[in-house]
Parts: sequence; C-alpha cells; structure tokens
Amino acid sequence: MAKTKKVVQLMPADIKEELLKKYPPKVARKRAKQILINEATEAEAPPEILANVRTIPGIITMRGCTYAGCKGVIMGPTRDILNITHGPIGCGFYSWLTRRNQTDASADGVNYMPYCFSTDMQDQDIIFGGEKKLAAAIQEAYDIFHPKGICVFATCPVGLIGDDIHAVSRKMKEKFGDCNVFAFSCEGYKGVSQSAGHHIANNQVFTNLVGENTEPKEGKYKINLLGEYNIGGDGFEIDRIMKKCGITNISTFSGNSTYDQFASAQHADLDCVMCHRSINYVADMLETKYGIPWIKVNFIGAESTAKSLRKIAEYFGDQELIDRVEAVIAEEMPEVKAVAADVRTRTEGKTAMLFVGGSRAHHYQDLFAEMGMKTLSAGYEFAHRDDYEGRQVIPELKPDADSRNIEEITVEADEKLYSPRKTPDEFKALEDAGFEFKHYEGMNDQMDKGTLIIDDLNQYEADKLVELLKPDIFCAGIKEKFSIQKLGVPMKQLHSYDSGGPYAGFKGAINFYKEIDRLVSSKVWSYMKAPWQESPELTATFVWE
Ligand code: CFM
Repeated sequence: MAKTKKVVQLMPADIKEELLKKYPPKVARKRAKQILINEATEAEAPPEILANVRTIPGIITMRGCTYAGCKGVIMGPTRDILNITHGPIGCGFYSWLTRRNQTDASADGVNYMPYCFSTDMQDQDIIFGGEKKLAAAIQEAYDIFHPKGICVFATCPVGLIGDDIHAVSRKMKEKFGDCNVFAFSCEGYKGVSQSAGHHIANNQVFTNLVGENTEPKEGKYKINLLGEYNIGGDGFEIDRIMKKCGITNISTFSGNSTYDQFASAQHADLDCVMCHRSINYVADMLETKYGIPWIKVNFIGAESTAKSLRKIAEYFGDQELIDRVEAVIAEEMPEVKAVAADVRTRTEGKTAMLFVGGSRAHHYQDLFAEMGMKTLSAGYEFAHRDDYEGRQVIPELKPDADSRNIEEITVEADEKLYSPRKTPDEFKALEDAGFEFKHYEGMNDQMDKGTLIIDDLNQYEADKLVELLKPDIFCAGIKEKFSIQKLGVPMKQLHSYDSGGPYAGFKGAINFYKEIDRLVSSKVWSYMKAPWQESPELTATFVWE
C-alpha cells in the first residue's frame, strides 16, 4: 500500500458492509453478528455480539487450539511441574518456549521450562494404541527428574484412538507415591478455541492440586494473582510492586508458578483476577470452596496499576497498607509521567487497532490512552460475551454443543477449610462505599461510540480494516505480523511482545510508551512496496463474484 493521506470519513456501517461484501451470503450473515458497531454508551439495550462460536471452515482465523490453551497457556508457565505432551512431536515442539512466559528458578533451581517432553507418537502407536508408550514416558521422566508433579496432555490423535490417559496417569501416581500425576483431555479439536483448553486445565488444577498444602503461609496481606502468565516478565514487575507495598502473593496462576504455590492457594485472603477470560471461573470456585472473595484488577497501564493497588488496599482496609500503597505510587509515578509527557508529543492523536486473545485487546487500551492514542477498532480472538459486554450477561449465555463438551465442575464449601474473609457487615460497608467484588464491565463499555468491535477477526478482514482505516499501529500476534507490515503499517505483537517487555506495572508502562513511540514514529514500513504491488502478474476473482 502506498503511503496514503488519512481521509477516513467512512461510517462504521460502511466499513462493516465493506468487510462482509466478499463473503457468500451464509458466511456474511454469521460474520455480521460478530462485527459490532459499539453503541453501548447511548442505546438502551447495548447490542449483543456473537462470540465463542466455531470459526467457519476456510476462514483463516487468528485462533489457536484447545491443546494450546491447556498445555501452552495455563500449564506451560509452571516451572516445576513436568509437562508431557502425548502425541506426535509437532504439538510438543510448537508449544515449547514460543510464548515467552518467563521463569526464575533461583529459589530452588528446579525449572523444566527449557525441556520439551513428548511421547513422540508414531504411526504404529496411532494404530495399536499409545498407552504403553505414555506409561514408559512418565516412568522415564520420573526416574530422571523426580518431579513433584507430572501432567499429561492429549493431542488430537489421542482422543481419536481413545487412549485412556487418565487411567495411565492414575496408575503411575499410585505406583510412585510421591509424585502427583494427572492428565488433561485437551485434544485440539475439543472446543472452539484455546478458551476451552483454559477451562480443562483450570478444572484439573483445581481438582488435583489446590488445597493440598495445609501448612499456613506467612504474610499480613495475602493475595493470589489469577490470570497472569509472566509474558516478557510482566509477573516479575507486578511481584516487585507487590513486594514494595508489603502485599504477599501466595500464588500466581500461572506465571513462574510452582507446584507448591497452586497447592497453597487456599491460604490467600483475596483473589485478584488479571485475565478475566482464562480464569474467572477459578476465582468463583475458590470463593465457593474456601471463602476467598475476588476482584478484577488490571496492571496494564500505570493508572490502572495504581487503581488496582488502591483497590487491594481498600479491601484489606488497613491504614498502614493504604499509606504504603500511596507512597509506592507517589514514588513510581513521576518517572512514568515524565516519559509519557515526552512520548505524547509524538503519539498524541495517533490511532491503534488491537486484536488479541481474550483480554489484552481491552487492557492495552489503557496504555494507549495514556499516550493520547485512540483505539479505532478492537476485538478478541476467543473471548466470550461477558468479556465484551460485562459479567451481567453471564446468566443469559446459552450452552451449545461445543460448550457442553467441556466439563463444568461443581464445587461446594469445604467442611474444614471454608472461612469467610470478612463479616457480612464488613462486606456490606465496602459495597456501600462503591467497592465492586466479582465485577468486570467488559471491553465494549470503555470503547468509543461507533468504534468497531470484531470477534474472531480473520486475515482477510484484518487486511481490509487496515486498508480502510489506516491505523498508525496494529496489534495482534505473529500470524498477523508480516501481512500487516507488508501493508505499510507498523505491527506490535501483544502476545509475545516481540522481544520486548515487561509492559505491566509502572516500569512496564515506560517500556511500552518507548516502544510504541519508536514504532509509530518510524516511516520505514510505509516506504516499502512489494514487487507485485507495482506490477501484479496474476489477478483472479471468486466464483461467486
Ligand atoms: Fe488471557 Fe493471556 Fe489473553 Fe489468554 Fe493467550 Fe497470552 Fe493472549 Mo496470547 S491467557 S486471554 S490464551 S491474557 S497466550 S498471556 S497473549 S492469546 S490476550
């Protein structure tokens, strides 16, 4: 795309029509429900978005699979649980170390992150069954490493041939006696996206691990950080700030996490949920079983970080903590503000598009706003309606054949371990003062009227959107990176952060401002022209055109 002047006067409805124009009618009808013109600020009933449904075959989606959500996202960042992929080697290899979830093994030196464990299934295993091979792999891993826990992950062929990975794991667990072995039926095709894999992983962790360590944990203000995966060291920066405030993080689900952290989660007095999509139901289960209340937090953006810290302090209600949090904010903010003021001279008024996973397309809008940048369009790959429209829609969500495929576990209050963290009066006083428990307003609420919110954006639509709206930066993942850059627009990966980060917390905000400033101020991509853009040698039309 040649460098073009910005003459974007298109109405959102025109853009939507333009995106749908090339589709066959049936496809267009379905996609139309996933492309929303945001009117939530004025309309009486905010429009509904279609989300968490299967991608239409043939469309090049940005999504990943259920195995990716289970093994890669939730269990991948754990450092002392040994994760074995039961399947052909590709699934293990491509889910190994590509997500940039960082670990620090300095405490005890145990870190399985650099290893890729796979049963390396071959044709004969698919034909005759792979259970023996799996048992041998678990045995070998145990003999070499003696880990506290071994997790087994099913890939597509395992489900198709019917290997009973749970029975094998149970047998090995009994045999070892000192190693917790459990498995996940997270075949790639099991759900519509990686979101199903999160659910499968979290259910098993909750059932097989949480609550196991009954030894009390030290700390005056004890929290769990749920849904933080330490991409590019985000979790390290959040931990640094927590420590400075005197808040004890008992367990992070699951960035740089350990077996013992999961096993001790019930000792926390507050659950703080970062990524709502991947874990909100665990927060609910922890509350039901142990009595730990939960709040939504966001450490992406300096202002959001400050707000989240204040919220935690308000919950504990201790003046000492409230003062400490204010002191930390006062100490950290001046540098953040100085960098923001500098970059703003170049970033103010610039525009962004964000199409990421199930949470970041929302959270990162705060960082862009701090730089004076406007989000033109955004969407999630695999979030559910509540991540767009807010948690109040949860009772309306109807289960379909795909969601019914994912186990829902029922949790009850633990006879011994359940204890309410505050009295009903204390809860009421907090709520009367405007404190919100279990609250997430979703992405749409924050976005301007008339912006386009698009679920499960695909490659065709991404290219079209960029062509029509010409944002100053496009944020998505590696699959989108090069096609966007070829359109002359800078692209920032918000999954892996390219090679950057951390972007969470105060120091992270500074890193992000500088990185985005560098990207939007550079003209290099707009100077490029691919040979076929100058002299196309082949043109074609679709059969239905
Ligand atoms: Fe949550 Fe994530 Fe995300 Fe996610 Fe992910 Fe990720 Fe993501 Mo990539 S858990 S939903 S499945 S915040 S790997 S750390 S960046 S798509 S927006």
